[in-house]
Amino acid sequence: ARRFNWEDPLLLTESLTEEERAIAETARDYCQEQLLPRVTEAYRTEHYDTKILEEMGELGLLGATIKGYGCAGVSNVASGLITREVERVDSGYRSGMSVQSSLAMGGIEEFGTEEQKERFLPGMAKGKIIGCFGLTEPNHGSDPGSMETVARPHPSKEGVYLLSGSKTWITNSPHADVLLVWAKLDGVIRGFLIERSRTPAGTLSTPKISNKNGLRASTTGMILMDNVEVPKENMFPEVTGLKGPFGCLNKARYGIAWGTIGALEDCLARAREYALDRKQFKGNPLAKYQLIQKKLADANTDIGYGLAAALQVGRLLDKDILVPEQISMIKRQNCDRALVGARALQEVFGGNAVSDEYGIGRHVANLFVTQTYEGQSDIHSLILGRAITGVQAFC
Ligand code: TGC
Ligand code: FAD
Repeated sequence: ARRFNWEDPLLLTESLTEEERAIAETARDYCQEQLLPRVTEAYRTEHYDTKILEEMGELGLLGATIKGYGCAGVSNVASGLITREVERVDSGYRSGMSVQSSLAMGGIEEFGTEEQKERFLPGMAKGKIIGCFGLTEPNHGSDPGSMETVARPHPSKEGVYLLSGSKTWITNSPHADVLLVWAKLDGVIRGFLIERSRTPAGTLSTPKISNKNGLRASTTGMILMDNVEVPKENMFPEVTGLKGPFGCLNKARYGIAWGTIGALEDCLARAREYALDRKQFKGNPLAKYQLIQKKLADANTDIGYGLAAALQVGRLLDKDILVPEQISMIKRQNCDRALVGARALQEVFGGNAVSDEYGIGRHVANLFVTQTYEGQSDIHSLILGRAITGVQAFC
């Protein structure tokens, strides 16, 4: 007889191809065997081991949807499944991967010249060249169109631009070899690939932001530019305006929608096990109590719905019939529900939730960040509200 499977409540697996299942299994084995044992210490010490990107590169997990250039060329659904497995361990590990894959490699693939693609993508696919994505500035986060970073032609060197300004809260920036930075040239936003090894001393610095209270297993930093020289061949040739950075963000936001549900799945598995083991009042396990069961049922329902919606959007992406508001819908909903669910499940652990050995507090702190970056949830509400009403509410 068929029975309900809380680990796959709406039978997502049934809707996947053989190849997608195999990719998810490879990613899951790697994440559980190689990432999970490292994460508690990495989170305590705020250390991101950049070898992780090389390991992921070996398995073909970086820039996985890109065809050619040493990338795997898998479906968007398969890439979502990879993201889910990485974030089941930790959102910070997913962040390091997303920035490399969706934002930096994805940007080069979508907007770069053939020469830029050949120069950067194969090394990035192997995790040997690390990328980052600089859009947010100290004074402009939700409103990147007001950015102050500028590019101007070098006064004496033909074909060279000078970039000045500062970016903040940039994942991977302290480690990055190639920094995709958005800056205004004659008032118009353009994308530039800064190569650290080619910048004159004293013009570029990327200090790490320490003492974060979330996403501690990933590295976040600034990008400080004081007349950084960038040759013209490192500028994206055609894309202008916000559709450049937002074009990159579409895929990354889609990945977060899968990933945050992976984190919630880990919270549920941990809370269920704890509730079955822990006894209170006449030797009964916590799992026997109705209020505890409701918390588990709520989270399990959000997991089922969240995965079904992410799968649907992934299929639309694979058919190339998607509009960005559909990504805003799942990014907002899955981030919000994962955060609410993780916070409720944290209560199941009582005082033990405060110990990092139980893993739940780490997910709760991380999920606040996932709800904030790549468009805070309220910003996605406004994107959806604009699409529903035709009226702009941002300003
Ligand atoms: P708006 O008028 O809406 O649009 C300006 C131009 O951009 C186009 N566009 C898009 N194109 C492609 N995909 C999308 N999703 C697009 N959204 C907009 C639009 O068609 C227009 O094109 P054109 O040709 O007419 O110029 O611009 P706005 O300034 O009113 O935007 C408002 C708003 C709120 C939508 C936008 O600014 C926004 O989304 N803000 C959120 C900022 C954000 O998401 N930042 C992310 C920084 S990166 C990051 O957080 C990485 S964390 C990674 C990790 O560690 O995992
Ligand atoms: P603000 O824009 O100041 O917003 C503050 C609050 O006001 C939010 O709740 C917001 O929803 C609300 N708000 C703003 N405007 C409106 C409005 N019109 N109506 C209603 N409410 C509004 N950025 C990058 O470019 N690259 C990265 O790699 C990157 N990585 C990050 C990693 C971490 C760990 C963190 C924390 C952030 C990262 N970010 C990155 C930045 C992130 O995208 C921004 O923090 C985010 O876009 C929000 O911008 P802000 O922090 O300036 O908040």
